[in-house]
Amino acid sequence: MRIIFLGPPGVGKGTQSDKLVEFWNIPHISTGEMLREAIRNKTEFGLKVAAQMEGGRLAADEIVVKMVRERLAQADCHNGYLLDGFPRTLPQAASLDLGLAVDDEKVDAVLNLTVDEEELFRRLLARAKKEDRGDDNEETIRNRMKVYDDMTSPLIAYYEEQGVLHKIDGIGSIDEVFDRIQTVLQEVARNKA
Ligand code: B4P
Repeated sequence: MRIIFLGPPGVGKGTQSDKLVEFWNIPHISTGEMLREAIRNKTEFGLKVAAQMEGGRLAADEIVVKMVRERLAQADCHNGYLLDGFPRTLPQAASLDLGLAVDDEKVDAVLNLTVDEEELFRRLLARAKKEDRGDDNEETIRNRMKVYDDMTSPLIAYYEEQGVLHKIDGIGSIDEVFDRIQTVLQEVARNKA
């Protein structure tokens, strides 16, 4: 299964991804996590993306696309993967489709997780207290929401047109949300078989 997780910052993509990859036995590819690791390691690459992501902005498309392309070429991705937070722009989505088309492949499901803005703020501010994430303060969160609306939300129509988009209500307990996602993915898997 090739699955994409779409949704605004803090909607719970990372949380649900951890459970999904265990069930479906596929690698979890979180571009946010990969970028944060590079920043933590203070590599040349990390310093470059840290500057780009300042204030809640996105890392540059060409950098993220190259990083994901290299990761997807690894052997553990041959039978599928869960892309968490990628693509985040139309050019990123187009480049992913191009890469897949070379091998006559397609994305199986795009999960569009949704919760209202008030709940997103509540979750991200709560996460800020638990984890040391520099992008979880109120001003940066506001910017990240705007970046999502401007740059990422057009992907909803893009994948709707491809017939692979599934809207999932992200309100409820982590297990309730997981069950909703699983209902959708089991159906996708049945149709694929
Ligand atoms: P990401 O790492 O993708 O993170 P996120 O969108 O902020 O969070 P996520 O939706 O995964 O929420 P989580 O499960 O943690 O991106 C970070 C940054 O990296 C971006 O802003 C961007 O700068 C850069 N970046 C990443 N990908 C990029 C790309 N493709 N191109 C360019 N730049 C890119 O959940 C949030 C909180 O809610 C947690 O504390 C969790 O415990 C809680 N929670 C989860 N589910 C809940 C539930 N059901 N009920 C209550 N709380 C819940």
